[in-house]
Amino acid sequence: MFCCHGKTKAPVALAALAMVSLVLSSQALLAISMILPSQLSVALAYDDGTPDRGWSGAVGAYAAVRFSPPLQSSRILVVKYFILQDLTEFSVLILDSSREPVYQRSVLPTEAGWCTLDLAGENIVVTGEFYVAMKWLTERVPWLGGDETSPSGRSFFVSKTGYWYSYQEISLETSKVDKDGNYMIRAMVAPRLAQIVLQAEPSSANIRVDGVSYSGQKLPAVFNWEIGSVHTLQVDPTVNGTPGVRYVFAQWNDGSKGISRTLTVTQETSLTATFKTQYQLEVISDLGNPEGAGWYDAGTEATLSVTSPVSADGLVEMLSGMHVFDHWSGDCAATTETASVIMDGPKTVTANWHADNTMPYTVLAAIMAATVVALGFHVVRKRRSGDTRVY
Ligand SMILES: [Ca+2]
Repeated sequence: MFCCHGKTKAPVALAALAMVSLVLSSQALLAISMILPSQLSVALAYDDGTPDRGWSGAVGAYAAVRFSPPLQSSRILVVKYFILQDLTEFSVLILDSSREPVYQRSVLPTEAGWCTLDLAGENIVVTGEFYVAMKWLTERVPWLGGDETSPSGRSFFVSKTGYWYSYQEISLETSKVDKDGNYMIRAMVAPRLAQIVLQAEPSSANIRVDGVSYSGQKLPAVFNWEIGSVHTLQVDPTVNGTPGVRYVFAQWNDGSKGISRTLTVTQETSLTATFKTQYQLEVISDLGNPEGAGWYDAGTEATLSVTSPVSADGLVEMLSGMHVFDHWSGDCAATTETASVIMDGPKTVTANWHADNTMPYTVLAAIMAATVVALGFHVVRKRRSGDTRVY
């Protein structure tokens, strides 16, 4: 339990709670969530730097400050305690946002004032908010500064039985003064970063990362993102390459098939958007209902065809001749109406036709024969009609 500064014995339970008289300071240091970009570290302080009261407690009790770093996940670099007096051993206690202890270590301050402890090597990682506490190992000492100039509602006294009182509650309990304040504990944290490498295969594709496009020379794109941060990744469903070549989004290498997706950073990650290559097949023919033109996955077999012979409608067209498929040229040399090509690149095939004159000759012969017959019939009729002429 807390006790009044200077007392030698702590009365039982809450009756033991008390305060020390004010300690005035001419220098007020206010540093609230000051971001130091060069080190990517964040200093967290809620007190004004000048103690207005001193606090101490029973063995096992502790005074805690709740820190709210502007980070998803933090590594604690430094903690600082303002020690008023009585340089005795105490425990640095760090608790997570659920108030579960995550770190404890005893330290011995060497002088009064700010006692700075470098914890960078300890790899203390917290998610979201956390608490830093002074836990008393020795009855009622050392004395921790309390700032009441800039109360923030972040300071708690925790009894040795584990009950959490606000600074205000404990102040009322101990001194009958309803006053909020800050235990003078500060921290410095660093964001936990993870390297994210984004790549596209082929790199001519485009990845939009949080709305900014990366392609070609800008890929792979490397980011040092804060763990826990969320980012949006988008790709184009289809990317045009050189003529006759295009790339169709297939999937990310982690299995995601989303053209638009979010990425929550948890660890070092390499993500590649893979596109499949497609080649265009052109089938050129004015006749015979050519089929098979279009886009094909690289390496697949494309089937192309025309219908032959082409029968024309009408006498004039018939007389001009039938068209019969002859062979393919270009990227296919087949002589069959239905053929296939392996799509290992853009392909153009042309259907070649030859004229079949059998039909016009037949038609012509038929017409001529019919004409002859008709003329003959006419002559016969004429003669017959002559026979019946009446004179
Ligand atoms: Ca103050």
